[in-house]
Amino acid sequence: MLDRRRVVAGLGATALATLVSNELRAAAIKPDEVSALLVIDVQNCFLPGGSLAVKDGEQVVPVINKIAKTFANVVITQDWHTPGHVSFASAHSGKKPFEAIDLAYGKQVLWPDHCVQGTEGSALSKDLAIPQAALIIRKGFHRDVDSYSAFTEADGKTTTGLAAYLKARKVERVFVAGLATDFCVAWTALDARKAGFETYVVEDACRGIDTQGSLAKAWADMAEAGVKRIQSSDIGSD
Ligand code: VGL
Ligand code: ZN
Repeated sequence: MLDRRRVVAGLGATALATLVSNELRAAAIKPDEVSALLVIDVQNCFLPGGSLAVKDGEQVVPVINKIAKTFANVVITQDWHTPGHVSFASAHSGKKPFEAIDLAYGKQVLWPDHCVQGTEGSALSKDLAIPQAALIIRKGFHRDVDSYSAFTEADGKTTTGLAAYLKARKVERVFVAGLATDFCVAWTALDARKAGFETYVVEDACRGIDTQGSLAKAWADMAEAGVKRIQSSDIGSD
């Protein structure tokens, strides 16, 4: 048996550099026809000046535009609430944004009013440039049920149809990017795992809200579920 360390030690500098760069290239992830990019909630309400602005949220846009070029399959989501939605603090007397309440389906964090159907705040960022995106899926449009996830509403049973759509298109692995890491991105990634997809979250293509430890918990839950945490530089087309 060859001792790999001894072999490496015996290589000249150029050969060693080639070996290392080949190993790095082998590590690059190449989106193929069974891969889909899910672009989560890059909407005005979550961007600077929006009612639920995510810190540095605008910084995801160029990163997403860049990686999206390497995907044939792209799905975009929009948080799409009714006026007076159950997730709005304003719908509950005496409650303030970022407090939580118990609803029939579980704990619900309350938010400022955001992403009301058809408003300017609910529109996708005008700087997103993903012309090949084939599907825009809207979620959270039932007044009494929230939906962070692009797959299943917060009642844990009402489907958006996304898993069936992706499976009908023969997609096996999904890459998740957008806003916010600790809510809609994380819940989407966790549900993608539950639906049997190999799942990647592209960390630098996401930003989090981070309220009451939510960001650390989201990463821990995703790691536990087998979600792979990658950077946009891990994705390459060659
Ligand atoms: C989101 C809070 C409320 C998100 C949506 O897109 O992560 N967060 N609604
Ligand atoms: Zn929402």
